[in-house]
Amino acid sequence: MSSFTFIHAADLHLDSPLTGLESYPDAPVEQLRGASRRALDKLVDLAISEQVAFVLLAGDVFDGHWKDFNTALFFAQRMSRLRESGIQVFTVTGNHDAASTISKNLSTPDNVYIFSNKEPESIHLDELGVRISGQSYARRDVREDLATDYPLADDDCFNIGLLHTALTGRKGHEPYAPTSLEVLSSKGYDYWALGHVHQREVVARDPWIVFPGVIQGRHIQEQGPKGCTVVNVKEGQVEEAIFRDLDVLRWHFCSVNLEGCDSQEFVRAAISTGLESAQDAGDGRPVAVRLELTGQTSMHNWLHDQEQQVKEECRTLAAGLGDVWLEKIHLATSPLIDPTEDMDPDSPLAGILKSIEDLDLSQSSIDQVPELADMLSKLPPEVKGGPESFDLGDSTVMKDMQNQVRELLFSRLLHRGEGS
Ligand SMILES: [Mn+2]
Repeated sequence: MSSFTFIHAADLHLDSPLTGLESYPDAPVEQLRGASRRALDKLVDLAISEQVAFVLLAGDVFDGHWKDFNTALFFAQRMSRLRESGIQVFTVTGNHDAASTISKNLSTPDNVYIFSNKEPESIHLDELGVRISGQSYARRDVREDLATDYPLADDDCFNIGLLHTALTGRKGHEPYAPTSLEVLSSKGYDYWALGHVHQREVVARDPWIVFPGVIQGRHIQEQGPKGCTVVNVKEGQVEEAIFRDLDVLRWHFCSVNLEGCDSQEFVRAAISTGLESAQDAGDGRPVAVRLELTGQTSMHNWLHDQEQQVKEECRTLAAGLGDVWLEKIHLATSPLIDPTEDMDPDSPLAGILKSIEDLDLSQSSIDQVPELADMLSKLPPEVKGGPESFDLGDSTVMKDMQNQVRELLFSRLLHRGEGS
């Protein structure tokens, strides 16, 4: 049995835009526009420097039908670089680059093999003793379990299965080509190279079942380091599957607790510390930060009443650090003293607040507003999942919205911060 190294990547979504920083006056436009391409460049560089035997791309190389041939041309050129180094590429298409979605023909160098979308195929790499089995998507919404028809392992080989799938379902991802660990395990393969789920996940180690995640985060819901998996095989066994980052711009969620901060200076200092740690998380890259301010603080009213000024100051603090951009600032603090404590329960304001508190935000009451369900059903899965979920069945999301309404009303009705 031979020893070799390969790279497993997926969901390149080449040339798909990065979203969330467009409205920024000094947004790093060039960095945003070219990020997915530069991440692919890093993947190619890594494959060459590590002298890998082959590269696996488990679907959604493209984000959809490309506007012109530039995207395809870029991909073909980078694959040629791998060809010059004798590196083969095996790929299946996913829902975003299914045959029905990409109408133009993709011509690639002869080191790139795209698996059939009609049935599972197997390719033998005789010199390595490797067999790779895969099937592409013929259309976007593949609802059947493609893995079922994959062939059983060839006992004389190191067996790899290449598949774009949501497995048993993952939040924020359409349940395409659903399958189970039982089905995958039953094939007797050594490594399942999956794609579709944008968050990296080592699902199992016996056999290895891996989602490498996207190679470049495209919005705050794809935060943290992004990249590929480098798999070392020693004498026919997976020795290790190592994450290697490839992203050129990083998204970071930064929560700052303002508890105990009782002056503007302390608030600024706490935010500065948070932003510095966000910058560190970028590890030398530009960082797009979602800043959340939490905690019970005497500065709660000031923060809410002076929201615009506070946000401008946060942006200024971020700009002062260099390549740090605030994607969004979320005020989620609470006051030290409950303003309703001394309130006359018969006053109009108390009445309004009570009706906000009494709002029935359960799933069943939401279901009674059919327009809402209709609107929500049209949202893309990327919006429905992740940290800024629009999942109205999620009680924490609803509670947060309720608090925002309450704070907004307080601020407006009590004219807090007036005259400043
Ligand atoms: Mn996909």
